[in-house]
Amino acid sequence: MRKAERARTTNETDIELSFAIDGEGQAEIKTDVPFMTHMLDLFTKHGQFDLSIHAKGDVDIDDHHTTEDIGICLGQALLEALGDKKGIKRYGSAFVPMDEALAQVVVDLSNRPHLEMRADFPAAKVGTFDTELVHEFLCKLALEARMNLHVIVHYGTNTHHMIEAVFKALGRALDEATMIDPRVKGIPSTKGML
Ligand SMILES: [Mn+2]
Repeated sequence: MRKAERARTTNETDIELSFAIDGEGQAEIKTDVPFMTHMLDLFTKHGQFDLSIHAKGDVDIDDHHTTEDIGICLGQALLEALGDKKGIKRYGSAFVPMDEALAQVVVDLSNRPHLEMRADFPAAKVGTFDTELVHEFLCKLALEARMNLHVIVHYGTNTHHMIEAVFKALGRALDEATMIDPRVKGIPSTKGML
């Protein structure tokens, strides 16, 4: 079973997370950041993962620490669940439209952490959520999972739609990259390691 758990407590947040790569799209997500709960639900469903998160944090300040620390825990769990990466596709990509918005996500589970993001969200807030935190979340996710993550929002006018398209595309691209390809013998790298 390719799965992993994380429990992380700091003065700012308290997070318990369980992640399975080969899941059924089952999400049990309870966080103090409702917009992230919504996005992680979509991510889980579209990635065919199983994800359970209980996250409490100092949202009386703002959503920053909680959003960031969920990204850290999910990235660490993804990396651990991947194990030795034998037989995986390694690369994955997805385009996802959401009404007028179009997002593209491309990932390489490369052990070379990097986030490249091209997204201009017209609104600084969706509900009470600061939209700049999407970058914070994706950055920590990419660093901790040690993956190369490229996120492009080609266009859109509604910020909720644009971010939603990103999280659906992220789920689908990661689903593909983590998939076991029976033709791949061993580690999919000419270096012999990832
Ligand atoms: Mn929505």
